[in-house]
Amino acid sequence: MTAPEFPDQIQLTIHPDLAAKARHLTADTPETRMQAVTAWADWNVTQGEGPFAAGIFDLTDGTCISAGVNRVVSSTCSLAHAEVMAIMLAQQSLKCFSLAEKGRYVLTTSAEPCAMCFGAIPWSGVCQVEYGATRADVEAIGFDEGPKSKTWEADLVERGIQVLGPLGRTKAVAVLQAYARKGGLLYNGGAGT
Ligand code: AZG
Ligand code: ZN
Repeated sequence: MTAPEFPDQIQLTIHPDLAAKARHLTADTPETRMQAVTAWADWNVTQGEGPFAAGIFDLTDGTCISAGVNRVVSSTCSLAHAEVMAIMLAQQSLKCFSLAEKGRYVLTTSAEPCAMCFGAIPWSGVCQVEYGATRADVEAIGFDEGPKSKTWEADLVERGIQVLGPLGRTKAVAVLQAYARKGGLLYNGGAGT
């Protein structure tokens, strides 16, 4: 067997069609933001990707700063969750390590953050998180969302990050179920799981 090429870069992208859809979007309520991200999640399923999407929005006027979708399958990258994609894209766009340096931003995500994305949130600099489907909804279709404290919402609030959810849960769950019906890949980590 030939050895794999030794890597020296990471490339993560979102589809230009999704970027075009989100580029001029303004959504200045939790409900309109949730409608947008669940529509992106639905679209992502049609692309053969995971049933998750997230966005970073400016809380002062609703401007969409970034659109992230789950790219685990196409990137062969277990870290390419929707929330992480949205945070990385927003920070690169605004050229900052913490979004708090630039203003008040919200992370709106079609599903409750998993253990990894929960961990990324305090470093993102967002001051609010809004989520659609719950952890139980995500795990009901077979995903493993990892070890996360039952007090995760209070833990974020304690750090000055407000949490709203579940919001628009019916639509967010319908996207998860569409993925399950399609037989979408369950890319859970862990040896033997
Ligand atoms: C996931 N959960 C969320 N919230 N977002 C993703 O992108 C995921 N991928 N696997 N579980
Ligand atoms: Zn995640």
